[in-house]
Amino acid sequence: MERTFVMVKPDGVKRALIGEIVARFEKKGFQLIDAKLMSISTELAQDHYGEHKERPFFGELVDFITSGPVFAMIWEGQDAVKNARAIIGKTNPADAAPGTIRGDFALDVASNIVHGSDSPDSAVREIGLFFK
Ligand code: RTP
Ligand code: MG
Repeated sequence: MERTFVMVKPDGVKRALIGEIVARFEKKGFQLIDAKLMSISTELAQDHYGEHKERPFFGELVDFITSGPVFAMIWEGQDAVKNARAIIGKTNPADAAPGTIRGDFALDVASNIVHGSDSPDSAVREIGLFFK
């Protein structure tokens, strides 16, 4: 069994989508291992999104993810990383299929509701960052 790190971003928390998102993961068959509502420091945000530090949107991304509480989760299941990304949908909501979280609830790439680890190695790293 694999684990992945998923996080409802500040826009998803503000729009009261935590329950909807948790329900989708539960119905898909994932098991919830741990979860918490928390604020992200600038240092944690820069570390979490470190792979993007040279990108033009990095400052905006860090400001956004620290703009309010997030709901951090660990989910376990078969091919958890890949299956979680499938129900989250493509990064840009304009490309995300209806039926995916981003396809159903988001319009803008900068505020796309939810994060999911992009590889098993990222999942281990991110779980370690958020659940010390
Ligand atoms: P995430 O890490 O948040 O789960 O998203 P992702 O894997 O689908 O996409 P990634 O490439 O890791 O990008 C991280 C976040 O940066 C924002 N972004 N903005 N303005 C832009 O062109 C742009 N590209 C990416 C998005 O909010 C994306 O979720
Ligand atoms: Mg990513």
